[in-house]
Amino acid sequence: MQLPRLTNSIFLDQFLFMQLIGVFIGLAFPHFLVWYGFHAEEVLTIDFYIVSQVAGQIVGLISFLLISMVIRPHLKLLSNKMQDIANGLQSKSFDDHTLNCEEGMCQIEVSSNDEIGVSARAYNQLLDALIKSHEVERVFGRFSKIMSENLDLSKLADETLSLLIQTTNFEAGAFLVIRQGTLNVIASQGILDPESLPDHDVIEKCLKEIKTKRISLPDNIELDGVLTHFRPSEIFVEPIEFKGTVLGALVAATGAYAADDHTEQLAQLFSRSIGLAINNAMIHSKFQKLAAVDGLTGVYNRRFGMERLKEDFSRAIREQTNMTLAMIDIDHFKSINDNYGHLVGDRVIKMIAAIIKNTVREGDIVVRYGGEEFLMILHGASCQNAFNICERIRHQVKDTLFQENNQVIQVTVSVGLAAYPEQPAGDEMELIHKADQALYQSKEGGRDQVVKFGVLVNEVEDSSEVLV
Ligand code: GH3
Ligand code: MG
Repeated sequence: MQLPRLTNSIFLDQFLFMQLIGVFIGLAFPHFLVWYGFHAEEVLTIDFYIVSQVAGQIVGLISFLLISMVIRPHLKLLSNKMQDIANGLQSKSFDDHTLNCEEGMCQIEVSSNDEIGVSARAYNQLLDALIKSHEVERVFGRFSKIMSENLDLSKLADETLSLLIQTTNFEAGAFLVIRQGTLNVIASQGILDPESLPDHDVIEKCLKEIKTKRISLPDNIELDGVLTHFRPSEIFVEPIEFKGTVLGALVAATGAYAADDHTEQLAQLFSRSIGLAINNAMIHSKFQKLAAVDGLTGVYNRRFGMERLKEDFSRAIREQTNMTLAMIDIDHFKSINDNYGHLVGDRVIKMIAAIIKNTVREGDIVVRYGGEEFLMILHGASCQNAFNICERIRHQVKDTLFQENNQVIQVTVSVGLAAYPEQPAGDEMELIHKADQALYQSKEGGRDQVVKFGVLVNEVEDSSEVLV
């Protein structure tokens, strides 16, 4: 049964109803006494009515006060806590609340089994769910930032992995990506032998079936292989897809504790969302490569090469390290074009580029500087080191016979060298200019030779060194 509402305060309604009951008791009490055996002339008097009325009002008031003291504090606590959370959400300062709430400070003690107890329990559960979803939202916000800020694939994977390990109970993980048909590890943390991951059956199966694989490793089972630096309790393998194409997989292992809901949820969220970012990073690196590389020879183009040279030369000055530039030009190339045609000329350029690329060390830069002219940037190489490398190239070019329609074409190259800091140079253009001058001398001196800037012609017996 529900009584009608009198005001907009439930407690005031309660008070008014109590007072009504008081009035009713005050009126009924003298009659009750008559029925009980008292003389009517003693109790049905104005004075006795007044006394009964006052007593009824006092009983009503005391009942109201008791209800207020027993029930109201609990409701007040509940409403205050709820108001706090609502204010926090509204003023976007829920983070401050969650900090306190994580330590249980926002929870309400459940002290009864009635509706108030049920409300308190429900409030605690709602708060828990709110904190968890807020935490996921917060981590996902950081993850989205990483995805939108990183076009570099390994940086993207590294930062995502760190975030996953920081915010879940995963303690190790790796990202694997399929590039040119091969599965490669692009980031790993805490994995013992990441390079062996692509050969793992479970990962292969996960990529084939495009399905999450979850392996539980209870303490009592013996492990025949060691994946992580610690004993994992669970291993997740999540496929990474973009528009129905499998791009790779996320492997993650929990430590002593199995994955909780939060960990599971984030692993799924990350692997589902990172597909787009990985795809973008892969396209970006492809375009970057295309923009930096010469289409015919596969070595760097002049625009990229000059930018690289500027950076590398500044570093060489800063760190006072050796850097030698070699300018390589094909001899009498015009006549190859004239005699055999441009297509054959192109093939010759391509083959010489391949010889140069195969001779230099990893980290050295080969640039197609002009049509049939190459620039090599040799890091850490003294002029003599560079001279030896260029001599090898020169000999190899001379010894490689290009075949065209039963005709054998012999090609030679001339090389000019300028080494820093042996040759002082204020900027990279000055060093290029010196290498160019040495090349010019090499041509003047009869071609098919390597010339160091600043060395007399025929100064050294066997090699054709020239003073510029
Ligand atoms: P030198 O020994 O003095 O270097 O003589 P050269 O004939 O090599 O020099 P020159 O600068 O007179 O000629 C270079 C020629 O290279 C002219 C140009 O048509 C040709 N060439 C430039 N780029 C390309 C290219 O991409 N493909 C082909 N086939 N020929 C090119
Ligand atoms: Mg030439």
